[in-house]
Amino acid sequence: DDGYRLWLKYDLIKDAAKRDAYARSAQFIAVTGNSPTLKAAADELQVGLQGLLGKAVPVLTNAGNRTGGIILSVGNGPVAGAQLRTQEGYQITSRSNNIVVSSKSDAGVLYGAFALLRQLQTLQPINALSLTSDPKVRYRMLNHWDNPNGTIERGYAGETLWKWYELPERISPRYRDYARANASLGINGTVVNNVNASARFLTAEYLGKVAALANVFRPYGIRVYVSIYFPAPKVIGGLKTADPLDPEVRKWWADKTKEIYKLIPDFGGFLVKANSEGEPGPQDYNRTHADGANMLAEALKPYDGIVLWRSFVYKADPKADRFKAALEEFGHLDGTFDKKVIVQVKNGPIDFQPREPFSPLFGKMPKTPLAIEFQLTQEYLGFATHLVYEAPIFKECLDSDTYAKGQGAPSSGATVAKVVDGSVDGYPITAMAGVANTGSDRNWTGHPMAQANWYAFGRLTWDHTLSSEAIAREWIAMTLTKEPQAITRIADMMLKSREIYVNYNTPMGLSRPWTGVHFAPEPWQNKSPRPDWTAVYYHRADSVGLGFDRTEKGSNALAQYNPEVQKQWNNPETCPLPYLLWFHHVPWTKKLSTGRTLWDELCTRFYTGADSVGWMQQQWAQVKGSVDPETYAEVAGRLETQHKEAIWWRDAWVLYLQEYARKPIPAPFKKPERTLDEVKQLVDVYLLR
Ligand code: BDP
Repeated sequence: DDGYRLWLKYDLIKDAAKRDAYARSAQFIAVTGNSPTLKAAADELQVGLQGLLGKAVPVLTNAGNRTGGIILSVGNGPVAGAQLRTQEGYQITSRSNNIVVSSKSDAGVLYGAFALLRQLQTLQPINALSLTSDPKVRYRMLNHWDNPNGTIERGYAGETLWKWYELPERISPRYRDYARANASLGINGTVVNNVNASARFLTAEYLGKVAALANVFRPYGIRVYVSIYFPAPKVIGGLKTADPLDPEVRKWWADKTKEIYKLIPDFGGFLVKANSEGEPGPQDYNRTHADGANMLAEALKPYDGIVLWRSFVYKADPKADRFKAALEEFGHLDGTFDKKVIVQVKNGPIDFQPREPFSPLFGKMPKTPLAIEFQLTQEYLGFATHLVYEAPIFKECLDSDTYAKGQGAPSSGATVAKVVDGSVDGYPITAMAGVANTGSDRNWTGHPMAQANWYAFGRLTWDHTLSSEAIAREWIAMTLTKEPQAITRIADMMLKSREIYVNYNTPMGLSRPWTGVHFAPEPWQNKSPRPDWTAVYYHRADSVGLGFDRTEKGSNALAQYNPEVQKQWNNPETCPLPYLLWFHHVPWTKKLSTGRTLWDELCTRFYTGADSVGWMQQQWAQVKGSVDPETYAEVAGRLETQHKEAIWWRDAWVLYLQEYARKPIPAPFKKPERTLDEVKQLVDVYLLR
């Protein structure tokens, strides 16, 4: 198995009795209507059932009096007890000896078809179905950081999926499979190009290519979006300025948008990175982010499109705490954005670190719809060699209480998820975005287990209340094995993998121990064009202790949170250990709640983290007979690399920090076999310095 089929494998169900039982309920597929989306739903069911049941299932245009089949139906009336809330929601009900998949829209029927297949793929009963499911968020999107030259910024699974030089004439069959995979999760939007955008994507030439992709995605309910280069009116439009308040600039965007909608009538809109990390933006003309976003919203006014404006900004101010930058720049703009604008916020205040507290914007911008942006590609999670199941990262953030609605016991209920899905502030438009981890590798994601991160993100965009464990078990059953013991073992390993990674990489609230490549550990790194691009800026190790003081005595970033949140993190005695060094500079000798000193606790985590990768290897070895041999070997090989690198990262950190802490490695751990200089040399080899 080369992994190409992802979780849509549809291999024959081994249990013949189960197969027969399913087959009795799936003797035909009836679909009235012939829209491309309904056809896609019927095709998927037909292919899926053929594979799972080992027999051909006919597609009929009308069930007539027949029973024992699957009926796909689009309509307004409720078919089950509960009413659907959204256009895209679906119901699956057993009625008069048929299974009826219904929705108010064709796309909803497609989602229902995938959900029904999932029932079979995970061996659930299908004889008394009564499922009602609505997406909790309206725009469920992947963001591709793909460049016109084929490379992917922070991509570790090959080149871009989009063959820009072949489009629009040649349509790779892979585009459709990409759309199927996304639709199976409920993802309904894709931004095709990098946020560090090339203006080229707005030329007629490239829009034609994007339109060709849109044509393939459309039947699967997926709309395309483009990241824009803010000065495009100058670069490709020949104007003298890109000032968002300049009438000519506004006209240029309006005309460009019109041109786009002619080619792509269901175009989704624009994603914008502006005045961030060197990208130009409205501030170049003394205008605000809102001025820029609202100009684009005006251009989109005649159409059903939106602006996703990113809040990932931080100025090169040596005295500033980068943690605070986004709220400082966006907080006062709350209420000034056009109603077509969503501000897209990274989950944490810094930058997709293995663990971050939630971004303080959530809970502080009641008048601005906020999208949450997660990163699926493992830029800070060991690229495509380390096994890190990300659902716990997403869930930890989504389930955090922002206390936007004041006090509550034990929680206010205003979680990040409920801010994002609009239930806290009644946002009219809601969105979740994931920076894609896909590429041209045959198995899409490089690491076979990284497919689970795409899967988990997609499932959570539809329903953020699903648990990490439920999603893992579902994915394993569809992708790796149906053997219950093996499922439990693999799920256990996946669920622990993030904490294991954090332990050997950045325990207890450390962050960003690297330079531009974001892979090799370099906590000693202190040279860069900007202080906040060094490692020492983040960990602040000195002879007294370790960590970034963000209390009143320090940068006071904590003041950006609501008082109840501050209370949890303000006091170093009670701040949960996973967040400790995010907010406090803690003495090496300080006794922690674990009974160990800071130094001993750090060592314990670095060592057990690295050792635990050995445990993952053992877990994986135990499922050898239960998974496909090719996949087994792929994962086993990568785990071996991960183990080696985890020890390397542990050594880098403890040897470096030891220079400040001046304490021995506590028993029972053995001191690293290499010196700090040797580790540094190894990093130079990796980074080709
Ligand atoms: C950082 C990446 C950089 C991205 C940036 C962003 O290192 O490549 O351009 O995020 O999100 O994490 O804009």
